Amino acid sequence: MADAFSLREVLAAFQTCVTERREVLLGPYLSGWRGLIRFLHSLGAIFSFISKDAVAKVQIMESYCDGEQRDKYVSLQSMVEYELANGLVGVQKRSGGPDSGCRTVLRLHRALRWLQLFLEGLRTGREDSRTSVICTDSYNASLATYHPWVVRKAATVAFCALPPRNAFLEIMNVGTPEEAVAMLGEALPYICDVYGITQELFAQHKLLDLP
Ligand code: 1Q0
Repeated sequence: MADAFSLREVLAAFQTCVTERREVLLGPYLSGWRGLIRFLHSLGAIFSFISKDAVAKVQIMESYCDGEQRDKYVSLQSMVEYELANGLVGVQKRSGGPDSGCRTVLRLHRALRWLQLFLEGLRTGREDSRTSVICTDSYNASLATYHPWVVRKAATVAFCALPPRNAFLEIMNVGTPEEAVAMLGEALPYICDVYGITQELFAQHKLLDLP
């Protein structure tokens, strides 16, 4: 299938995100997210409230990346510098103005932590472990902190619809479950790297609690 999801593409995107100067490029970062969202779509309508939000956030970022100031949105570093220098980042509560790139990326960044934990859980889980449990544990240890009760509830219900671990590994389209596990072992350091650099950048500029 021409546009079947493959973990390989997502991996490649996150792999090309980080430059020699340890900058995170927005182009591949967003294409990694588009790949993940495509995968989420293939899991069924029960996940659509999640993918809708993720799509909206990726679209906000795409409009910055294609907009008049596109040269400021090449990397996370240039974005942070530009938005802070121009007072575009609202640090009080949301003002009703356009969402900044910084607050939007922060939401994706927090979700990347979930992804990291989830993929690590899948990789190291036993063959008969339940994807829904791995997913719920990863969520509770990361993203859940930032979500109100209703969202947490809806997310937890949706996770129950996830296929068993081996079936899940198969729909990643990388080959057998063993091959998928090997691929995850290769992919995770890149995702961790992107996460770590972003976390440090946002911490440095006190952007980790943006409303
Ligand atoms: C495999 C199951 C997927 C489970 C996804 C876990 C995340 C649950 C998140 C639930 C969020 C729901 C809706 C809205 C939330 C927003 O309020 C919140 C904050 O934004 P704001 O503007 O209100 O301040 N938004 C977020 O926290 C962003 C959430 C983005 C979630 C993106 C998830 C993309 C998932 C992709 C599937 C990956 C499957 C992994 C296997 C592939 C192997 C590479």
